[in-house]
Amino acid sequence: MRFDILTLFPRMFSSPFEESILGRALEKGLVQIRIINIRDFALDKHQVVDDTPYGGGQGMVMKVEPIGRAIEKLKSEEASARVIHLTPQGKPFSQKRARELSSMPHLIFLCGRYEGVDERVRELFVDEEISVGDYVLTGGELAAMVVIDAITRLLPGVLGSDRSAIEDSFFNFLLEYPQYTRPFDFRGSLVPDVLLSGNHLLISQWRRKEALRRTWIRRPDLLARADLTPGDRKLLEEIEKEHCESQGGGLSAKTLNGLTQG
Ligand code: 4GX
Repeated sequence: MRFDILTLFPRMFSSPFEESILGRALEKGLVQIRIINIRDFALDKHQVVDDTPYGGGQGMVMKVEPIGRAIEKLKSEEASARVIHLTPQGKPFSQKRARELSSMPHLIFLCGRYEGVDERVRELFVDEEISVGDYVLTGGELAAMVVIDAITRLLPGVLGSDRSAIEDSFFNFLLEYPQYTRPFDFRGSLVPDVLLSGNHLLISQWRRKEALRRTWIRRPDLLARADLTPGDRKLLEEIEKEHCESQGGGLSAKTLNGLTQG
């Protein structure tokens, strides 16, 4: 899979792509990444890439010509390449979109700076706009890295064996259960006994229940989309009862909300 990144700050990408899993995916040739400096496509001798906004107002806007020329050059090599613009105005990124994009051979990421890019870039050159969350970054570079990281770990061979396939089914809109490793006793805080029991059935039931508990408490919006078995629903009833008891018996707003979400 090929990733091309259009940016004014190429050096931002060096260490994240050299380290760990991404670095190994590159070494193994499972992904190819090219960093392209938009400034190299500016037409004038001072290589200007931004200008003041028509209509007035604060800050600068990225010009259409350098970005357009850069994208046209890349698309002339591979017409099927898909252009993704990272912007808070885009569709929220998700595991589902990561999975879909992981089957595309060639993605081009446009990283904006300043107050944004000339609207004609979107109109003429962008296939898709993605947001990594409802907060404001200083530019699209870190957002592009988030998207590339999430896609790369899903590619065959990147995580070794078939962990990505397993993880995919595991994601299923549930948060992860709590994990522990040695020591057993850290400053009086202990590892739950069941994890030392050696009883694999009990352990997997405990993990399922704690995953459900976490999701119910922290992300009830996910729970509504999860594939729940009748056994899961029973565990959720236990969780709600336990939560109720720990709250002194009264039905909290949280419990009522959980009950109505069925
Ligand atoms: N998810 N940013 C883009 C420049 C900009 C400003 C206004 C369009 C309109 C972001 C995010 C993000 C910061 C990238 C502003 N572009 N990108 N940049 N959240 O915050 O993707």
